[in-house]
Amino acid sequence: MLNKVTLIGAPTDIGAGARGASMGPEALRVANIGPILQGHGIEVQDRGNLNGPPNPWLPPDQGYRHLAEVVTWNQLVHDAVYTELSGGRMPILLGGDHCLGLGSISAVARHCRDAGKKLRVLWLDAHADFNTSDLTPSGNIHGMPVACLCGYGPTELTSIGGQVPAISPKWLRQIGIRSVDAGEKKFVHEVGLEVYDMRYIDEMGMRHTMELALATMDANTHLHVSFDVDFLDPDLAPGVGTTIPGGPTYREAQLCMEMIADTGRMGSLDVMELNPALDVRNKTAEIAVDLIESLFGKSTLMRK
Ligand code: HAR
Ligand code: MN
Ligand code: MN
Ligand code: MN
Repeated sequence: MLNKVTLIGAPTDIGAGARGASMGPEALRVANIGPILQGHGIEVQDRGNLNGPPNPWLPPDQGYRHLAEVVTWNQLVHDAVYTELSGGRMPILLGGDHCLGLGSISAVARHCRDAGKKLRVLWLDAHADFNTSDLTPSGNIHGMPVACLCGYGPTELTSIGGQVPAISPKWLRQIGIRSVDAGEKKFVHEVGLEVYDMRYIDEMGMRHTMELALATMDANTHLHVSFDVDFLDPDLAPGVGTTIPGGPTYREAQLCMEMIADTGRMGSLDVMELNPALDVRNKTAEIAVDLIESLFGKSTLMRK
């Protein structure tokens, strides 16, 4: 795993249905994300925040809210993430709402094409984020990034990384899913996404889930982790715009992160949807940082 990390703040809620994720990057900094990672021997550079268009807070237009602004933000994210990967560093995107996973992962896919690497994407989320303008109940583009990455969406979004589709659905594993809209669900099945929903985790356990989700990686694999903080149970992590009950517990989430760390293959990370306006004394940010530490190999005494 790369030991040079760059933090990239993307302070926007342009794709969300509630305001406040724009304050996510600063809340993660206040929770000491930089110094804590440094404490694990990682060289951390914080390149500050991207500066994109403000949120006009308008209703959806032809199935999309704020499409033009979402495109601009994603282009900024793409360029920043691609620059860090090209320089041999691991980008950590501090969101911001999850529509920006599109720019981030489009850049990672481009980097993998340059470097001849195999890509795997872990999508940790309560939601499948696989809506299109026809399927969406809300028009909020944070419900659409996975579909856009797979080539289903407006060209301005699907083509941000220079190739459509940016990724094959076969490269993706979704974990923790428990809220999928009716039309979205049909589409997830049609495309054949590999989904480990909460029912699966309940029945099989997080260990078996992660063994399967992390299988088929090799020494040439770049692993991207897109961590939507609403993946976590809302008791643990109330500071998100779209809480869904019945998520992973603290220990389940820790095990998930620890098993990702054990692969040694994580090359990029998104931390998305944290909404400080809905949080309680920054506790969701602190839990997110605690889990990120585990992604970088913090472990208990049992394993070195
Ligand atoms: N599925 C719903 C919609 O598309 C809610 C999506 C909420 N998405 C996020 N990101 N919070 O996962 O409107
Ligand atoms: Mn690389
Ligand atoms: Mn999401
Ligand atoms: Mn979500």
